Amino acid sequence: MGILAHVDAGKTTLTERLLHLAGVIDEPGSVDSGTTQTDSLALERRRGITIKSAVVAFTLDDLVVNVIDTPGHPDFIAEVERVLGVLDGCVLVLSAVEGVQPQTRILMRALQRLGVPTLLFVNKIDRVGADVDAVLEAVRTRLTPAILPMGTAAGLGARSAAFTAYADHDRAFRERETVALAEHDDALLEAWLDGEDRTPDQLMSLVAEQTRAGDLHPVFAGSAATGAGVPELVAGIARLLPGPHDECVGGEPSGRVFKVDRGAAGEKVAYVRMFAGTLRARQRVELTGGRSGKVSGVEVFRDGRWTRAAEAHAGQVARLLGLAAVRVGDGFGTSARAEDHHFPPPTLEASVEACDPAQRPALRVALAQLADQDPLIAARTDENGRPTVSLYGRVQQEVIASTLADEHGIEVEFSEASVLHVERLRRVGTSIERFNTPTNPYWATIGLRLAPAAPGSGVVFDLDVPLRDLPLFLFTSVEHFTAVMERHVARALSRGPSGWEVTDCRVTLTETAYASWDGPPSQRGPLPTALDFRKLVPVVVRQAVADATTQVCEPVLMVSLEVPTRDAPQLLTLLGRWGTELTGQTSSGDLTRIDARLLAAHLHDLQHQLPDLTGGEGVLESRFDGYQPVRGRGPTRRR
Ligand SMILES: Nc1nc2c(ncn2[C@@H]2O[C@H](COP(=O)(O)OP(=O)(O)OP(=O)(O)O)[C@@H](O)[C@H]2O)c(=O)[nH]1
Ligand SMILES: [Mg+2]
Repeated sequence: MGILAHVDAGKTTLTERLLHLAGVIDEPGSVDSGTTQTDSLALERRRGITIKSAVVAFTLDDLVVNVIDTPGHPDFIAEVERVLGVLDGCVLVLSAVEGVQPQTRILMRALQRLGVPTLLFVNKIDRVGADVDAVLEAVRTRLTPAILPMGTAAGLGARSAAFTAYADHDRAFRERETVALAEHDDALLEAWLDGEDRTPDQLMSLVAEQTRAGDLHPVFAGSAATGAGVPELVAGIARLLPGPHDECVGGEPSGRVFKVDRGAAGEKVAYVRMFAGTLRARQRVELTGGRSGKVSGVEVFRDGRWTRAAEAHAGQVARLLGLAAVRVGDGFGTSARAEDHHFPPPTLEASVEACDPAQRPALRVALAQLADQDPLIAARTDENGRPTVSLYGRVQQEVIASTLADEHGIEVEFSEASVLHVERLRRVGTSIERFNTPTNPYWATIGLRLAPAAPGSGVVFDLDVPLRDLPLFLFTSVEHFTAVMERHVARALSRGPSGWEVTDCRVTLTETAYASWDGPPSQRGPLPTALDFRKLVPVVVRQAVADATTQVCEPVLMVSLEVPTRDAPQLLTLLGRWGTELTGQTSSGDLTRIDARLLAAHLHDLQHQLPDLTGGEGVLESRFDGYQPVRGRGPTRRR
């Protein structure tokens, strides 16, 4: 189960309450004094925000609930992304004071798209200004109308604020249940109109059914700080979210790694959600992208801590030790394919310098480690040997700097961040290098066709060659060969002619061959090695990209601004100066809403100027909307 919310809504505090209620901890810790279970990093405790997702577990009758506490700050959205794919259910937390916030909407959209069963929890009813009815109204209009309040909150704004769940037999509640359910259940609606009554139990199982299908969202309210409403939420989790799975414990183990950590000795620790089969220590796993490793130990969360276990089986969350090559997002078994992205990629890039030049090599090693835990950081080295990282924003940059200082003893400075562009192919490009020809020093043949693909589709790799041509004596299977080739191709595409990543293309292997005993004679011996393929792929990719030629594209955001109507003209002037495309403008009362497609390059400036232009009242919400071609040649990547 995931706990998701806008920053500061109370996810970590709620997680503590859940653990306390289940008897896992004697006293709930506090974010403000840095004593919670899930904000365990020194930096999280110092800043009072969650940076990494963290897993704890408690038992509800005979059900083990693994809880993943996630960060709410938008700079760490990648952490949430990894978690989404492993959830059976979710609690989306809102603040009873702040209500629906920008990140709440972004998260809810992703949860709905994926059909994750989601309960809502309106937190902080003890805070001054709490208004549960207003929040419910905002949820209906701005998140989803498919909600069912499960009780009422009283005494709002005081420590004694309380939540009372409606009794199942409450006549008015049953009517509201029926109305909410009828939205997706015509039979129920007809029966109700015919005056046929369902029993409270029947209605509640229909609510559970629709919740599990992601069609209905029961809403609870309370206070993670005082514990009000939390027992009712727990009862809702047990009753309404999916229960134990009939997942097949036999069969090939399959799972997904949603977090990578470092143990005390610097060794990698992979957090995995098992979907099928059983994984034991000393078992080998083939990971995404052709990497593999041997599990040296398995741990599960039991009685408040990670404990050695003999195995991890379908349905469980476990920590796997010994996988040196593992990267967050990896899968194995039937989950081996790379995950789809639910949130936008980072749009900024900055180079990093060690303040002490003697630490440059250490910095490169440290960044590579960080990139294994978060591939979106995409640490790379530019031509001058200076490392660069991709970024979501300032807070993430500060966190990387603190992590390098605290955990690796390296003080760093960042260059001014610049906008990350991409390159797209203008047309189909092909290239082929055959072995034993003057231009090809490697003992292999590779032909590739690169074709432009739909925006947002990323890089897709496929084979169009007879299986007998594949060098299967070098690779364990066709899948292994494909995964390794895919990785070489992806690496080669990470820098196009202008230096940016080439994306949205379909890469097809059109020809491959290797010398065999009866092949042509060679000075280097008759058989290729994996190295021949690794070296040759980038050469052929580069030629095919040059044949296709590329177009530099820049990131664009859909922004919604809510500003006092008197300030709207000034804002429109500013947006106009940047050539921003307006997509909508509506006024209601003294508030005006402006929707526009903004070049990501202007976001920082807009965020900076908005408070001044609107007397601090303007609200900005932005969402990645893909890349668009830059007029002219476009910038080349800073080297
Ligand atoms: N009054 C009151 N304060 C709360 C409640 N829940 C959380 N807080 C406070 O709100 C602040 C944020 O709480 P967290 O639990 O860290 O929120 P979070 O959602 O985990 O925050 P991030 O992980 O950084 O996104 C802290 O100061 C908490 O003490 C509540 O129910 N009532
Ligand atoms: Mg938190």
